[in-house]
Amino acid sequence: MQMTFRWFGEEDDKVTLDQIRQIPNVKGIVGALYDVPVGEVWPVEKIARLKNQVETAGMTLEVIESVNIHDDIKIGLPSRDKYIENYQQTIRNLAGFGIKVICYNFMPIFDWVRTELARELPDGSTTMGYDQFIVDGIDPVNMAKSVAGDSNGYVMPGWEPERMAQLTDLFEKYAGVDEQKLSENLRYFLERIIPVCEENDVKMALHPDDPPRSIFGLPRIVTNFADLKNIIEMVDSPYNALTLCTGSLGENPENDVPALIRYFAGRDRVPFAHVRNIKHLGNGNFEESAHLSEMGSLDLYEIMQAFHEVGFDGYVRPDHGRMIWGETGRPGYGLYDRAIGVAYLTGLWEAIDKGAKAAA
Ligand code: DNO
Repeated sequence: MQMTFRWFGEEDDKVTLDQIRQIPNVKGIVGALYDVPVGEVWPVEKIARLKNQVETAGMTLEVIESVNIHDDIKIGLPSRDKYIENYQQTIRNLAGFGIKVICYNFMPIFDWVRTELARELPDGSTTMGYDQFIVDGIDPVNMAKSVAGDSNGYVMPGWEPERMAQLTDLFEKYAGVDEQKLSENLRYFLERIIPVCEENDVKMALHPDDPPRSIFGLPRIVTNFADLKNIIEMVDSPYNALTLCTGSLGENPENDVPALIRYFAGRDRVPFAHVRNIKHLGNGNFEESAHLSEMGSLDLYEIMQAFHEVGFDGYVRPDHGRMIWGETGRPGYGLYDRAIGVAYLTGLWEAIDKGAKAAA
């Protein structure tokens, strides 16, 4: 297991590389370029700059989260071929700088969705929450406004204002895209991308839908065991892989997260994992709890045990911390609670590893 930490770049993150460097066990940064419009080729000069910043701070840059997929690819428009060519070139450019994993998602229009970005918990910390009732009753345009108004001035990935300005138009374009069509469009994309990944030794790691169910009538195809199995079988290559996000998958109480880990990581299809806890609140509602098992609904010990059992040696990062100790910043991505998450996951791993070696 190689511990990493997500960083949004010098211009766009209050957390600094020097701070991240001091979290025990963090060796690598999970980064991205945020100023390249979706669909365009990532320029080598910008990748070089990011890589250099991270290495100067004493860490590695081997995971990119995310190179986003242009909606024309997901919709299946004729213009997709141009965007796929650009994506292939971005893969080559990233490979030139030693990138090993690209995390991406295939959710129509929106990236992850929450209805509250700063819900107060009994201990005075704040966290993100999801209320299905609100999503069912709100128009997506208003949802976009409320996310923008609630994010402390940061642009949430996937909720970029220029895309949100075209929401109505985008919804119209997706009108004919059901789950089968979206799935065919993913296959079309993967068939063209994976050979380039194989040549360049870069793994594509598809992130599950968050939440793992249809919202605003849009199709979702990365939600459970059957979906994940279907995806890895679309193109049977270790380069067609998954980001196993325990929180996103765990938001559906029917998903057995440790079993998913054993199956997919056990088949070498999980180069990257997001490990976090969530608390089920009934009726599809949930909130993001601290990483500690007893604070949420997922058993993080069992999760780490499953990774250990299959000999997992991929990249891991903690995910979505709460805001604690008066910290303000990008929702879900403060320093303190994620650093506590790293310490906890590292402690679990050390105990499991030493226990297993002693028993052998
Ligand atoms: C949320 C993240 C997602 C993730 C994308 C992957 O905090 O886990 O935004 O990066 O879905 O493309």
